Amino acid sequence: MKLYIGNRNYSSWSLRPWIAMRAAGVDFDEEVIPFGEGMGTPAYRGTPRLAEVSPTAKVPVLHHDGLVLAESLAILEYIADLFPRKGLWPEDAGARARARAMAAEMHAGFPALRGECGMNMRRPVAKRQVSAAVLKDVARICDIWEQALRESGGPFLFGGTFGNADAMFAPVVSRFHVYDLPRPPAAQAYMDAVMALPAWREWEGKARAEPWVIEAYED
Ligand SMILES: N[C@@H](CCC(=O)N[C@@H](CS)C(=O)NCC(=O)O)C(=O)O
Repeated sequence: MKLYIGNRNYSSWSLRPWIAMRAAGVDFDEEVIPFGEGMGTPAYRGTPRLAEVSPTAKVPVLHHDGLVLAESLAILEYIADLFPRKGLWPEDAGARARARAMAAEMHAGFPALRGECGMNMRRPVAKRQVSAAVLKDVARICDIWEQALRESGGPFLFGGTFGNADAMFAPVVSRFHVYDLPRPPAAQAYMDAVMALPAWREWEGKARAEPWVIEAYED
């Protein structure tokens, strides 16, 4: 099983399946495909290697037993199907439905936060002035985190196991942290739990060591 990912520092979509698989102890190979020159500008034309391995010419993409699977959420579903004992989705049907709803809301939503505060893991922590639309996204995320944590008892969204819902929000944890976005203590405690994971530390350490800088995503 091989997961192709982009630059660890910037590729929020790559982080999602990678951290779910690593935290769950799934054995897999990986290849980092660095994004090309000019990413984030109208002149960007992609990277040939991406088109070779991915039908969407985007990462993440998983290759397994002849299956070539793009789309982060589909990869998370597939891994949960392959490894049902890893607890990537909650056991309870109601909690599982809510976890999937949260994952879907993250996959399709929060455009202001994603647009204004791109993932940049090694950015020194510093408060960014953000628009009202970003603050609305942040408040909504804090609400759904708080509700899930209250009901599950934490430390992760659906209890003691870092699962697919957590993986979908992992890049948001990084954004809240580096851009110092306003959040209540419960959200901070959740972020601390995520950022303490060995899988998080591994990803972050490798992101810091990457030589590639994408100017459009730096500030
Ligand atoms: N909906 C896709 C989004 C994937 C995506 O946009 N990946 C970006 C990096 S985070 C990418 O590969 N961009 C490369 C390019 O546009 O050349 C998913 O969930 O996996």
